[in-house]
Amino acid sequence: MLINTASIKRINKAFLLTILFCFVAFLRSSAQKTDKFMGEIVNYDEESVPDYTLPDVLKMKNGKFVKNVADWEKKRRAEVLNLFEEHVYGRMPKAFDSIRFEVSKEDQNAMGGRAHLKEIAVIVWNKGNSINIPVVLFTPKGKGPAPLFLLINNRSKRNTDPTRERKSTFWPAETVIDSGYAIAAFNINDVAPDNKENYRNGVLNLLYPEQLETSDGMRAIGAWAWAASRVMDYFKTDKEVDFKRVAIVGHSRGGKTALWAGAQDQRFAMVFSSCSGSTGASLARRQYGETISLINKQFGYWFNDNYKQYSKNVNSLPVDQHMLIASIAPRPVYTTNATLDRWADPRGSYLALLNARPVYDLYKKRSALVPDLPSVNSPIVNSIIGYHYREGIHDLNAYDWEKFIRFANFHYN
Ligand code: GTR
Repeated sequence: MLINTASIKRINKAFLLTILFCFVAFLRSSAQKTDKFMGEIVNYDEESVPDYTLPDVLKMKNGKFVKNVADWEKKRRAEVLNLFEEHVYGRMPKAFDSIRFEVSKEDQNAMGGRAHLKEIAVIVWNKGNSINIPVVLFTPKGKGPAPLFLLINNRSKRNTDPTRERKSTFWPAETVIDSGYAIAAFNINDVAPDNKENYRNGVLNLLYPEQLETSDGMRAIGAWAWAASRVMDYFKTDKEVDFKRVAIVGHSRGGKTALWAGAQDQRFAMVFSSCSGSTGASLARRQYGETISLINKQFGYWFNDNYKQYSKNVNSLPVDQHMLIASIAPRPVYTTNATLDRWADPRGSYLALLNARPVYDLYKKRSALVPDLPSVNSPIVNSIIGYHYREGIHDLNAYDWEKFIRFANFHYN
């Protein structure tokens, strides 16, 4: 092919026009006030957020109001968790027959001698069946029991490669180790495969088949949160882990799971939920971005059957997501959003934090939250409730982890 100056000019022009077209398309889509998805209108317009009243987190079933920590801890907290079990995530099984931990691989000199690697099989038995939850764990060397970040990994196992041949900002193990923390992960697909055809082929069919028979039984997110607690059972036995300082971390569907696991299992010292959106950190009643209806259509197998009745009836849901965050109190919680992730409703997620404050206030744990969605890249770190709204896409990245580490440093030091 002969390439002359005229053809180069033509190619350049075509290239520039394509770039311009993409840029205009991008600007249009990020400014668009509505979209269509699965036959429904998706709202991206603040003006179209309906008026709503959130259920009062402090109002007990008997109509009385929580006045102090004792009321909250002895009565209302359990009521709130029970409502989430019944209407959203399903019942959390407490019992199993036995649990065993096997170290399948070990390297005392991982990361060039900076870390101790253990690959652990967490094996849980119930009614004659068992399930194996593989865990990758790095602890920093020579530091004594280390505080830990446990990631609920909803992406490929390449992200949590124990050999460290493949590295990823989704689970930046070296950075975490060099900051004096241990880091661990398990994969959700080992617990309940993340798709509607197969999600039962794991914990649910094997250990808790009866859950599948009831409309309030747990489904995939419940199973993943249950697994996080079993991994926590292992940490209690590991002398290199500071068991009182284990943080649970998750992104998106993993972020929803982190909130549910952290709300229920008070052994988690801290909760990090990245871009968790609908049925995670965002208020359902705002109906901005992904709604209960859309999440049920696309990912109904994450939630119990009762949740389906709120698809067209969000205001009758007896909870909203601020109550889930409040159930983590008085422990520190941190959530994130990204500018290019309107689907997850950044403002709705921030408002959930603001509305969780009454419970933190009972404990006299004041937060440094500002009155409305903070500006972009202005993290609120030195606070019992932390948050950032960063530039970029729906992801868990180096920026997020850097803030998570700062937040943990603030609370632990
Ligand atoms: C989206 C889903 C979100 C979020 C996300 C993810 O498609 O609509 O609720 O969970 O997936 O997990 O990446």
